[in-house]
Amino acid sequence: MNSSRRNFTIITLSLALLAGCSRGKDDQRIVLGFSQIGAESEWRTANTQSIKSAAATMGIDLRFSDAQQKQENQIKAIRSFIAQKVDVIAFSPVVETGWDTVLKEAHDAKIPVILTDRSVTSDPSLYVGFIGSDFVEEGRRAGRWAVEHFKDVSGDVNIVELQGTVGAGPAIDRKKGFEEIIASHPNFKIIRSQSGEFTRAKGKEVMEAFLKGETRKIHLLFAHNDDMAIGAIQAIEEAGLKPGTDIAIVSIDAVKGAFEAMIAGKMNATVECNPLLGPQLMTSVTEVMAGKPIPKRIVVEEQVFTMETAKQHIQSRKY
Ligand code: GYE
Repeated sequence: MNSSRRNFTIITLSLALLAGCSRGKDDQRIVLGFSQIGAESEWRTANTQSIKSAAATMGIDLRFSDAQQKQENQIKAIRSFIAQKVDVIAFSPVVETGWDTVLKEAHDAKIPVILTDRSVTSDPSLYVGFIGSDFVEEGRRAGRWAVEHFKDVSGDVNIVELQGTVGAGPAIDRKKGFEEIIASHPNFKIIRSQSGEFTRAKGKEVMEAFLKGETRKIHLLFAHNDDMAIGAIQAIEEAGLKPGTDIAIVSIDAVKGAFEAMIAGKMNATVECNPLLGPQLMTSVTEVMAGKPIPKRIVVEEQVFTMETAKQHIQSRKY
C-alpha cells in the first residue's frame, strides 16, 4: 500500500470508528453503556438477553461489553463509556470491592451509574441505584428448605457447599443467609466448602474432589447456583450415587436446567433468582434521564420451587 492510500485508509477507518462511537445529530436516543460480567451460567445468558431485548423495545442505544469474568475488563469498559460520554452507565459488578476509583471517575464526569444484579461496597452516593435480588434471603430460603427436609434426622446432617465466584456479592450473601438458618441446628454441619466459580465445569470438578476426599457420608449439597449443581449431579452419578436421593441437592437460580433435573428426580429444590432485569433497568434509565429520582434499592420478588411441584411450573418458566 502506498503512503497516500494508507493515509486514506486510516482516515476512513477513524471516521468509521467515530461514527460508531458518537450519535448522529438526529439520534435522540438515550445511550446506555452496560458492562456485563460474562457468560458463566444459564442465569447470565437469560440476564444478557433480557437487557438487550428491553433496550431494543424501549428504543435505548445500548453499548454492551462482556468482561469475561474479569474486574479489570469491567473497569476498562466503564472508562471507555466515560470517554464516549454515554448518558448512563450500568453494570453488574463481578466482585463487591475495588470500584471506588472508577465510580468516582464516572461521578466526576456527571454520568449516572446504575448497578444491576450484584452490588458493591463503595459509598452509595457514587451510584444512583441498585436493582437486584436479596441474596442473603435466597441463602436463608435454601437453609429453611434444608432444615425442613431433614427435620426428622437427629444425627449429623453433613453438608458440602459449592460457593460462587470468590468475592462476588451473591457468593458472600448466600453463604451468610444459609449459615444463619442452620446455626440454630447444631447437627447441620458444613463439612466442605469451596468455590465452583458459578460454572458447570468447575462445579463438577469440585464435587468430584469432595466425593474423593470425604470419608463421611454426604447428606446434602448446597450449591450457590443451578449450573454448579448440574455439574455436581454428573460427578455424583459418575461416583455411582443417586443425586436427589443418596445426596439431597438444593441450589439457587431456578433456571430451566434445574427444573429438568428436578423432574428427573436428580435435584430436590431450587430458590428463584430472577435474571429478567432488563425492563426494570431501562425504566430506571429513562427516569434518571428525565431527572426523576429512582429508588436506591429495587428488590426483585422471588420464590422456591421443589421436585414435587417442578412439573406444574416448567412450562410457564421464561428462563
Ligand atoms: O446466581 C449465577 C450467576 O449474580 C445472581 O451469577 C447472579 C449470579 C447467579 O452466574 O448463576
